[in-house]
Amino acid sequence: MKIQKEHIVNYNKKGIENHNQNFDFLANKLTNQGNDVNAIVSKLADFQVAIPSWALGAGGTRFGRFSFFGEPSNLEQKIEDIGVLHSLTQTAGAVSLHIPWDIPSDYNAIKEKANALDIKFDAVNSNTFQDQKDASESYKYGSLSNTSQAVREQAIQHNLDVIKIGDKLGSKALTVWLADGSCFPGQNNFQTAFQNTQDSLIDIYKGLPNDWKMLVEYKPYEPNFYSTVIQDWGASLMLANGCGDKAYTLVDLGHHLPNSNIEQIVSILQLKGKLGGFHFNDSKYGDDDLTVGSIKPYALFLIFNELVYGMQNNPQNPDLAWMIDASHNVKDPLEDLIQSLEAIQEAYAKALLIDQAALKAAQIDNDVVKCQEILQGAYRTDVRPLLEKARLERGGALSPIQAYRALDVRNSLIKERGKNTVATGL
Ligand code: AOS
Ligand code: ZN
Ligand code: ZN
Repeated sequence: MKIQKEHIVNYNKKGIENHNQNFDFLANKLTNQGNDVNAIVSKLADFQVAIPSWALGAGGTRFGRFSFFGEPSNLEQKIEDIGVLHSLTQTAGAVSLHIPWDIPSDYNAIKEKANALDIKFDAVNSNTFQDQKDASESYKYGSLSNTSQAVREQAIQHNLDVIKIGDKLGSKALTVWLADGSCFPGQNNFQTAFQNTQDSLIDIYKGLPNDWKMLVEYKPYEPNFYSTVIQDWGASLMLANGCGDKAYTLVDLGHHLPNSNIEQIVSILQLKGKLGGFHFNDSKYGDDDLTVGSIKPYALFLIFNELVYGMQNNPQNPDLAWMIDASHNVKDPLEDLIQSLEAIQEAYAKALLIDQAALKAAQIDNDVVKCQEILQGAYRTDVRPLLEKARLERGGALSPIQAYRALDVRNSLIKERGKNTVATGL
């Protein structure tokens, strides 16, 4: 299914007057406060977030999975779904493929389809946490960290194959997330597991094209419940540094122990020029992969404050690979992703409103109250008219979620694909 531009234009007619009033009111207020509203709107319009190829169907837990009707059953259909998201939101202009779940059968056809929908190929993700059908070695006791050289070699080769696949599509980054770790004390020798991982990553790094990045994701637990080899940003950074300049740390919001100060982690990594990628989601207990901004929107805003500061002040840090990493267990995946994209844009817009010069002055004066007032003044602003404007300028929908429903997208997908299709993924 492809959403026609004129359908969006027609849908927008209903709300345009209301939008204009709200936008003018807000733009006036922000301009009087010294903001460059046009610059903010164009930054929002430029901000694109990759959609993972595995997040377009229903997610599940180890207790069960409840299918969602009309799920995409192949890569073409997944790209079409991202096309739907992108035409409504104008924010989902990239896909992040998971290999081997989404190996293209016809590279040219996939590239053409993505190109026609204005979708780029962002980081490619390897998978050494599941055994593959014809594989000779098993990852039950780890992959890049395994005590067996044969297992490590198979996992290294898989990552090299993923790079080759990504290269054919125009991707420029490999994301490595390892499930490696142990479930019981004594099961692993920590030092051996870490050293094996470092050596394996170096072998993968050697196969990285010059203009590529390697993104090393960390996670404190799950699926292993006693120890994880790359448990935190420190371990990830050590491994990235051990590989070289093209290796970076990737922060996934759900991969921290409760109450971790993620904004501080993000900030220091940027200072060191080592933040390469970012996975958005939200959580209450662990790696819950809930809709971005649904549980801790203020924390997301504080993280964006640091990201904006870094984007403005840390030229040593590269552009980031942004991706939503969520699981949709009870919601329509496309609606969930639309809500996530909106929450990301909202946090970004609020962070862009922070008066950095005033904040710096208040910090130097140790005016703690003023510092808080500046941050919360930005946070309390209803920035949604700015988001609407950014979408409108690119032909997106005033309200993507309402347009999605008004255009009856899910029913059209069910008509096209049937009820019982299943998307590959977790
Ligand atoms: C796993 O918890 C990580 O968040 C990964 O980034 C990702 O969800 C996984 O690679 C998907 O298969
Ligand atoms: Zn992730
Ligand atoms: Zn995760």
